Amino acid sequence: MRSQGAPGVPASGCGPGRDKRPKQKDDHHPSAGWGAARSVGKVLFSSKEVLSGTRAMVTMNHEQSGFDCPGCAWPDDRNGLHLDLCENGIKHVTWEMTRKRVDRDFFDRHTVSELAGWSDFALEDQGRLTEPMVYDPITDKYVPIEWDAAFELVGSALRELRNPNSAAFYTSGRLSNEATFLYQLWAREFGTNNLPDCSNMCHEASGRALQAALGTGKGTADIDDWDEAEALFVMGVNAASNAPRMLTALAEAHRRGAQIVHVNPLVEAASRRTIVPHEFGAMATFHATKTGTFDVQPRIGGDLALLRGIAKVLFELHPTDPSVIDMDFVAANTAGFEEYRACCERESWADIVLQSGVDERTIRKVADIYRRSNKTIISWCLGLTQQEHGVDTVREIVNLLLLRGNIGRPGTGPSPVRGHSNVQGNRTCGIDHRPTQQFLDTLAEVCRIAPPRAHGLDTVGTIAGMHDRTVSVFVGMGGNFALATPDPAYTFEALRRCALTVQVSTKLNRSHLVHGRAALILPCIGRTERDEQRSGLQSVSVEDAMSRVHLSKGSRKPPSPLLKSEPAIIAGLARATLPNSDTAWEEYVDNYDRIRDVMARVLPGFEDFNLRVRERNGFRITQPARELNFHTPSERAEFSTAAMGDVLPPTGYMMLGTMRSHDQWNTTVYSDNDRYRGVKNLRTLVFMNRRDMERLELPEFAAVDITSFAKDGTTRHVYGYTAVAYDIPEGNAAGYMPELNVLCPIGDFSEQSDQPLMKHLTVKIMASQP
Ligand SMILES: Nc1nc2c(c(=O)[nH]1)N[C@H]1C(S)=C(S)[C@@H](COP(=O)(O)OP(=O)(O)OC[C@H]3O[C@@H](n4cnc5c(=O)[nH]c(N)nc54)[C@H](O)[C@@H]3O)O[C@H]1N2
Ligand SMILES: Nc1nc2c(c(=O)[nH]1)N[C@H]1C(S)=C(S)[C@@H](COP(=O)(O)OP(=O)(O)OC[C@H]3O[C@@H](n4cnc5c(=O)[nH]c(N)nc54)[C@H](O)[C@@H]3O)O[C@H]1N2
Ligand SMILES: [Mo]
Repeated sequence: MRSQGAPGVPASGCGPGRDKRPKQKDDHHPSAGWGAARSVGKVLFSSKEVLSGTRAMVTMNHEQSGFDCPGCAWPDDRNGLHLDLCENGIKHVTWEMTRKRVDRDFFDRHTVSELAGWSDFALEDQGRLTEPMVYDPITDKYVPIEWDAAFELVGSALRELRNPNSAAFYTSGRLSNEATFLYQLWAREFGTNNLPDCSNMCHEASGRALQAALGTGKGTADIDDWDEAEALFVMGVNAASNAPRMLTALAEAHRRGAQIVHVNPLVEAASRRTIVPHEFGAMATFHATKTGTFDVQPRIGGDLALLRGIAKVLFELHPTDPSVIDMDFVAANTAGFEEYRACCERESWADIVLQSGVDERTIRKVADIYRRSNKTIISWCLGLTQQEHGVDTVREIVNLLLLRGNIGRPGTGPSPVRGHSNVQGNRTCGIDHRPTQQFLDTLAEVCRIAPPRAHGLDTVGTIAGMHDRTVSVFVGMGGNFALATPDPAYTFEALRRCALTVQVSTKLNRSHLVHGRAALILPCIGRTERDEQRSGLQSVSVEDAMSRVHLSKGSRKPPSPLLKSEPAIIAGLARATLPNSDTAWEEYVDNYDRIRDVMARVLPGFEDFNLRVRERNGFRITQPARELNFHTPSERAEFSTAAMGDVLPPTGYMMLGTMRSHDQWNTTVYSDNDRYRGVKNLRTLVFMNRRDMERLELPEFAAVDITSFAKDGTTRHVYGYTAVAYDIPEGNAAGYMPELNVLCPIGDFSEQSDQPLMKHLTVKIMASQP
């Protein structure tokens, strides 16, 4: 059954779902500052962590001595001012530090079938996992298991597989660089490139586009460039909630007179103003700084057409004003300029306006801002990537930047806003289902293994593989695969068809309850906690969204003596899988410096890793594209000429995007509120334009049912949602993940990136039928 809830019944969300009346008010409070401080206070209080929470806030993101905030991948403050805290980072850290525990008594009291009826909030709210557990089908309960027995269970299941490609190894973007390296080594020494990861659902499109255009999978702008840019474009990101420390950069940019253009179908809080959290004077006087100068509201999926329109204006102006295009840069560094010019000139304004959903005058205004700026950064997140044309759209960003030489100069560059705190580091350190032959060659030589050469499965491919039983062992290194992926009806069935599912986790979640015939929960220590190994206290490293690598060291006592670190768990699993392996698994875990020594030899840019990572603030991985050295087939930055494509919903349908609320971290939901959007006590909502609501005769807070229409003609439903009027273009709607994943069809992924179309669902919304 592809539906959630039942007709006539209000839907229940993943949050606490306390019986309070939903409210929406126009929220005029600036983001961050005191609102955030109050909200943090509540979180600290409710997790009874006021004292240690406050202490943690002060050690977070300290260079050298602190731990890296697991909240997001925005770079740390580097100016010696260690109070660049954000509300959501603190919530995230406190979530890990809870005093509540899920122990063997807990599992003894509840069957898995019973727990499956609990809300996702209730599951995680039980606290930290304390020891390894194995599923017992006779009692339908998880029961304790010794670590060695758990390792052997996984090892023997893997050894029994006739084909190593019948196993898949998922990574959630928290995993440290060191653990990541060991993890991919285990998978590849075992014999598969089946390394799906969460970035298959977030920035796969960005990586592919940047690689094709510039020969680097990452953004080239650094945080110092953010401090110098004259214009900043912020596209498809809810920064105030999901990358809150960006607000500080935006406020500073506004003060120095930079233009800040927000491109988003929804006008989000970050486009307004903020109280900069570490400016105590400003906090005391409630003084807010602006964080935006111009808002553009394209239709969902309309960004490619908008960007093309801006380029078209530049080409129109160029004959009379040669300064709008940097021909010297273009001639020296790029390929495909004439084709791109022809492509932009061919495009009609009518199509551009129709496909972008933005009128010509506004596009000309944005083009004017762009052409007046001598240094421009364009940043983006999921609003652009979780789309059919995600790769083309990111390439269009690069096209536009190239026209004015906005790459490789201070204050310029593409700047994707990455998600999980180390999702970028995961890819750098080898989590890639399509590794390059060059990487595999080096890995083979340095680690003396024979890695498989064929491409492996990504997230969607892994789900399909489990469903058709070609994949039968699933290992989840962090994350919440069952809930984060599209189409739970299909994905749950896929996971249940596995012979074995293994979840390395910190807290109880849905993925423990949707499991294979055999199932393990392997609990690990978190970022904030002491990682003691034979040679002493260990640090791990992470890479932020701007390619800076630095150390992270936890200081808290782990919540249970029976927990292991992620590197130790991986090494234990690897040794059990590969008893005759020549890899020094045990020695690696004794001292993580040894892992870093090998990484230094395998990974380009990691030379002298152990030395450089201990420097103040770590180091930035060298990036040839930043030096205008493009590792593309033409050895130049390459323009692209993608067709704009049709992003409009068919007549009579609407386009719906799924997104996060302010009070959630992916599948972890802290409360049912979404402060900056003014919503309280409600997650099962759909934001709609008021005129659409009138057309459908829906009063404010009307109960609605939503049906999504997949490419293959199948439908999926949610019932009993609540329509909430919002400033969003007509014909567009938005609501929260992971609840709305029910509507995401497993077969609907981008042909360009294989990313599920989580922000581009064709739907019908109608009044609930009783
Ligand atoms: N507090 C907190 N921080 C987080 C996370 C979290 O859950 N909570 N998650 C982390 C992760 S893994 C990631 S990947 C990032 C995600 O960060 P975001 O990308 O901000 O995540 P979403 O909430 O999905 O919001 C997407 C934004 O895109 C807009 N959008 C939707 N469709 C379109 C479109 O067609 N065009 C444009 N221009 N915009 C569009 C939406 O209105 C919304 O503002 O945040 C990371 N940081
Ligand atoms: N519809 C829709 N779906 C989406 C998205 C969307 O925008 N719309 N966004 C997608 C995106 S961008 C992403 S990144 C994915 C997120 O996908 P995931 O990364 O798989 O999910 P999370 O919710 O971040 O994972 C939370 C779990 O991680 C575990 N955990 C926390 N800290 C640690 C740790 O230190 N170590 C280990 N081993 N485990 C830990 C806890 O057990 C917790 O329950 O969701 C995707 N799903
Ligand atoms: Mo993400």
